[in-house]
Formats: sequence, structure tokens, C-alpha cells
Amino acid sequence: MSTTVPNSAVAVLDVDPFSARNLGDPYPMHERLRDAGPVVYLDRYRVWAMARHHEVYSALTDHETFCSSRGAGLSDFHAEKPWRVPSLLLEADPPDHTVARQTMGKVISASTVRGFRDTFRAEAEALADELVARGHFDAVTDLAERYPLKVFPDAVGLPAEGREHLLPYGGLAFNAFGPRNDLLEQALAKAAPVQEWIWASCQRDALAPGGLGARLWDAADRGEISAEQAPMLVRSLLSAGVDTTVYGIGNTVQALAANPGQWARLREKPALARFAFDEALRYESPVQTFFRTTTREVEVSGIRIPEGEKVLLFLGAANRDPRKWGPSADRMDVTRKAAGHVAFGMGIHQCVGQPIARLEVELVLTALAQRIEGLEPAGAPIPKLNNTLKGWSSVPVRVRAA
Ligand code: HEM
Ligand code: OVM
Repeated sequence: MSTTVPNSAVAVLDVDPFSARNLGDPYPMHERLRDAGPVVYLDRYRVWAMARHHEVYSALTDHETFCSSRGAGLSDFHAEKPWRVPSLLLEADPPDHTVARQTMGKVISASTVRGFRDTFRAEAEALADELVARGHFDAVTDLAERYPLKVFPDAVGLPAEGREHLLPYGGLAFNAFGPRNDLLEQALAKAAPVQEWIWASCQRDALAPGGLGARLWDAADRGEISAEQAPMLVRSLLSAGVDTTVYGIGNTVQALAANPGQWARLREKPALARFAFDEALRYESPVQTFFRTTTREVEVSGIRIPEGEKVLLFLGAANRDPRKWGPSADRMDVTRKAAGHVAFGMGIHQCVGQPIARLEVELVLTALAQRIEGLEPAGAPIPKLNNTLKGWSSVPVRVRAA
């Protein structure tokens, strides 16, 4: 490992992106990071960081320079033993990444996902009926945690038993991209039974025929991937497919409730649902950060980064960069063109689960928009802290039925 002496052009900051304060409200820190320069150096963790849209986008789309095989978190897999066997997708570079990605891409294709539409819609409508009848509900515990935890494990083909392990596993996996702070230590302390259940659930005999999990095993039977790779790709689904959409739904409903006028726009035109989700992802990105490692010395916007360095990419800050989004960057506007946001990443690792995430949120928002005339906060939302994810543990809302 190299000892880094940052070059004189770079701003050196002692901010801690993983402190409880910055995780709960990252936006003042984002502005500070963006304004300090195109690339900054974070002393405390000895990593480089980018928070402007242009530089984050450039790094995401240059996987040869900014690699993932040394980990997408703070830990450098060349220096430290990873907490679990690395992902064949997230923590891999071409050519290894390419085969795994092709297989996963076919399993989560637009046509597969079309097949989920009717059952996903029925679930969204039943849940919306129940919640609207109540008049007030918690958009996280009653909706965001219930909907994905029903439809997604069903789509994967998981048994009903043990599904309570899914959220803790995702929480652990996303905390593990950060430093070994209290959040990660607490998640690791409870990890053993969770990890055991997850790995057992990745095996062929645990997965219902016809589901996404079984389809990954079918790909192994056809020789597209090996029998060792199949459970690892199922593990990717279980790692990335639950908490992300839970946070995504919670953040979207919170943003719509808290920003007057936005719900009315969606009400008038429920076909805006997909755009509203993109804007909500831009406005409050569930996945706030990912790391890369440099494979060579590189100059970015005039700043030299040596080889073998960790680089922290602030997706959530890029998505609010006024240099890209203009003076209204901090405002939620469902009629905005949010295309170009990096909440799903960009480049070869861009979220392969997007068709599922988009389908889930489209159907939930549409079902709500068809039934709810007015949506407003019924109390302060409570932040849920995670080293990577930004969201809420509680979002109380009041609704007026249409
Ligand atoms: C990759 C965000 C939902 C599976 C990613 C990346 C981001 C992301 C930012 C890029 C990682 C990188 O560049 O290193 C999100 C968000 C979601 C979501 C915000 C929901 C709102 C899902 C779902 C699934 C999924 C539902 C599974 C069905 C994956 C996988 C990767 C990935 C397997 C790795 C892809 C690769 O490395 O080639 N996601 N995701 N995600 N996502 Fe998602
Ligand atoms: C994976 C994966 C992919 C994206 C995000 C993630 C826990 C994991 O392939 O395991 O976060």
C-alpha cells in the first residue's frame, strides 16, 4: 500500500461522511464537498472523493481506471480480507463481470419483468385499499417495508419462512461498504444466523421453479455460468434487491408528502409515476455512495490521483449538483427531466435490477394516486442511519381518500 501525500492542488477536508450527523442529513456536507473542488481528499479515511455530477459520472463510466474488483466500499480487498466472498457482479471487473452480468441481465429482462406486472399490481392495489381506508399510516413500516418484502421474495422464489432475515442482511451488506463504525459493528454482531439463512436460500433446492432464483440455476444447467456461480448470483439478488426498494418507496412517499403541490401533479396525471420515481431518486438517493479503486495514476479535472487509491463517489451529491441541475437542484419537482441522475449508477455496473425497482414503485404510486386526493405529513419522519443508504425508519402520513 502506498502512503499518500495529496498534491498541493487538492483540498484536504476532515469531514466524516459516515458520522451519524452527516448520514442523517448529508446535504450541507454535499455542498461543502462540491464547492471544495472537483476532487477532494478526505484525511480521516485517506481516500479521495468526488461530489460533483461531472466527475462522478466520468469515474462511473471509466471502469478501467476506477475498478470495482478491489471492493465497492472503503475496504481495499488487496489489503484486507472481505467480510464475505466478493460479489461476481458488484465487486468484479471485466472480463469476469461481463459473463455474470449477461446472465443476470437475461434473468431480469424487460420481458421477464412484464410477467410480474399483474401479480405486482394486485398486491399494490390490495395494500393501497387497506392503507387508504385507515386514513393515516406509516409510509415505511406499513408500506415501504411490506410491499417489496412480499412481491420480491415471491418473484425470486423464496420460501415464506425466514424472510425476516432479508432486511437485516441488506442492512449489513450496505453498512459494510463503510468504515467499521458502530453501525457496522452492530450489524456484524447479529450477522451469523442471517448469513446462514441467506446462503441456504441461494441453493437450488430452496428456490421455487420458475422464479428468478431458479432461472439463474437454469443458466448454470445450460452451461452459461458454473454451478458455483449460480448461488452467488442469487446472493446478489438478495443483497441488493430488498433494502434498496424499501428505501426507494419510503423516500419517494416522504418527498411527495413533504413537498406541497407534488402530490397534486401526480394525482392529475398518474402516468407521471415513473417520472416521479426518477425525480425522487435524484432528490433523495437511497444509495448515497460507492467506492472505486484506481488501477493507474490518473488526472481528474487537474488533480492527480495515484494508482491503488480508494475514491469515494457521492452519487447523492452529484444528483443535487447545481452545476448539472441548476438553481432548483435542491427542489423536488416531478415534472423535471431527472434523466442523467446517477442514483442507479452509470456504466457497466449500472443497476441491473432497475426494471424490477421501477415496476414496484410505478405500481405502488399509481395505486396510491388513484385513491388518494390529499397526502400530507402526520409527524416528523425519523431518519434510518446506514453507512450507504439514506432513508427513514418512520414516515407518518395522513391521507384524504378520493
Ligand atoms: C447495482 C442502486 C434496486 C440489483 C446498483 C448500483 C446502484 C444501485 C447505484 C451501482 C453499483 C456500482 O456502480 O458499483 C439501486 C437502487 C435501487 C436498486 C437505488 C432501488 C431503488 C435493485 C434491485 C435489484 C438490484 C431491485 C435486484 C433485483 C443490483 C445488482 C447490482 C446493482 C445485482 C450490481 C450490478 C453490476 O455490478 O453489474 N444498484 N438498486 N438493485 N443493483 Fe441496484
Ligand atoms: C451484490 C450487490 C450489488 C449491488 C449492491 C449491493 C449490498 C450488493 O451483487 O451483492 O449492495
